[in-house]
Amino acid sequence: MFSPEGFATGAGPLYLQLQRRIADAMTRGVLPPGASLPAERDIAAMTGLSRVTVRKAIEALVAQGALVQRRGSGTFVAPRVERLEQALSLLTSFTEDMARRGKSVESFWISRSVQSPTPEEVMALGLGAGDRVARLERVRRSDGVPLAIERASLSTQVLPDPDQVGTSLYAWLETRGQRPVRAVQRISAANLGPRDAELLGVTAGAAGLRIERIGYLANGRVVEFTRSLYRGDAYDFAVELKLAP
Ligand code: 16G
Repeated sequence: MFSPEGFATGAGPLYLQLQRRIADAMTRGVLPPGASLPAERDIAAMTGLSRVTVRKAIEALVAQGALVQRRGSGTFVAPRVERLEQALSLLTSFTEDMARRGKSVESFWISRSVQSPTPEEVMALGLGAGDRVARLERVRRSDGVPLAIERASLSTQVLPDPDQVGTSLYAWLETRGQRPVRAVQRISAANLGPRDAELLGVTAGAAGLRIERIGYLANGRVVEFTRSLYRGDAYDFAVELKLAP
């Protein structure tokens, strides 16, 4: 992967060619998770490329989460994440799920705002004319590993000020007697686009799971419409099936 051959005749900028070679080596298992990369100056010497070009390729892979840099010890292929098994039959929150596993929860806010609803939000939340929505967009992390991006929409009648929510949306709803008691969830496959992949620390195009949850109160009103993207390399969803009557 670090031989000088092919760069002069290859397609695209040199840093992109090198970036692709390194990414291919990871896909083929030549560079497995946790493997260390030679030093920048050694890659430059082996390939005949400038150190600036090598640095650019490495920085791009670090930004995608494919490589990690540890100060003083070098550059490594990102470690494989520990897979989590998630039961599908229980209506729990991210915070509760992680607490049950003895893991920490960190939420990185991408944005929180009050907006005019999209037609999809009007339908899902059963909004009336002139109603507004509170939107919460966050990256959910546990023990420092980004696991999911969640984009929640709630009527401002439920959540007038999105800044009031702390780490847990469900804990906040609970204090208002508005925590969902039932939810319908849809799961579908998705390839993560460049921006979402970067937020989740994986390579662009990596496999993800798109999960849409509509949460209901006991009186049948919809309280939450959340679209999430979960890392495909981090989750197994499990459900118990019973014999059809
Ligand atoms: C879960 C839910 C999400 C809910 C969140 C509340 C899925 C796919 N999504 O992540 O709909 O908004 O929990 O978590 O399970 P929080 O109380 O920790 O904010």
